[in-house]
Amino acid sequence: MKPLPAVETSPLVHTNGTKPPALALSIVIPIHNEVAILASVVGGITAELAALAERYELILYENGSTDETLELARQLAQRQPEIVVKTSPQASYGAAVKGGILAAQGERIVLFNADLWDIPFLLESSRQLNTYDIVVASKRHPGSRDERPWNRRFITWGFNMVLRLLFGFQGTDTHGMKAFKRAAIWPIIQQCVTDKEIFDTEVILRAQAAGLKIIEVPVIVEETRPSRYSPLVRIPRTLRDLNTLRKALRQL
Ligand SMILES: Nc1nc2c(ncn2[C@@H]2O[C@H](COP(=O)(O)OP(=O)(O)OP(=O)(O)O)[C@@H](O)[C@H]2O)c(=O)[nH]1
Ligand SMILES: [Mg+2]
Repeated sequence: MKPLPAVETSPLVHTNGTKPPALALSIVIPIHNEVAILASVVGGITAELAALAERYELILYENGSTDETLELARQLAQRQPEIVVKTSPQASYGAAVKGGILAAQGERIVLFNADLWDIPFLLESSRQLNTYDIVVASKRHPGSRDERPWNRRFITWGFNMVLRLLFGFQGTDTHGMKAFKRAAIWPIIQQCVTDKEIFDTEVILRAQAAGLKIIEVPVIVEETRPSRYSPLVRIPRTLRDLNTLRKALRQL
């Protein structure tokens, strides 16, 4: 009997040139000088996710810390295989979020802060990502409860008014917890260039301009530690960041 001809196979190529997602879920947390709370945050998240049926990874992206955050993150990763530690030399929130998202293997990517994470949001966003590309936990959603001090709430309100008036923002909040469909967000993330907390805003404004489907969901925000910056530092910094954002988005 003649042998069957060899069947030629070609590798599965994704339209954006990347490998298909290897996991259902990636959680990304940028971390900087978080030695005081990192172990309990990681312990809390992994304990709650132990009940979840799907495989996940928890990416801790550190840069520029002057305390033992990186060493602690590496110790935690040795104990738990789900934890992935990434690092780069310069302190930059934007670089950490960008690097974390681009390193993520999950089909769904959830972005938390060390001092702001919430498993009900993770579960709700998983459902919403069947329909939407991005889920934002908005502090200004009518169903939200923002229990931070009044000056933080006022800055959030003012910041979002500026975004609406000057940048055509159609939502109510760009900071805080978010979830993304990896295939939809990767091309956007690659275009983002800002390096401070304004990075989150750049992502949302670029996603809005690209026509991605975004939904906002309510959230309860309680301050788990006193703010690291006073309004006297935060307000001028936010104004500088808005100017950086204006330049970055000029071509939109
Ligand atoms: N990798 C990295 N992470 C950062 C950097 N700055 C802040 N982060 C992390 O980003 C998240 C939010 O930072 P916060 O310092 O809480 O910023 P914030 O919420 O605007 O300010 P607070 O009112 O002080 O809480 C935390 O997980 C931080 O560890 C940075 O330069 N690099
Ligand atoms: Mg914070």
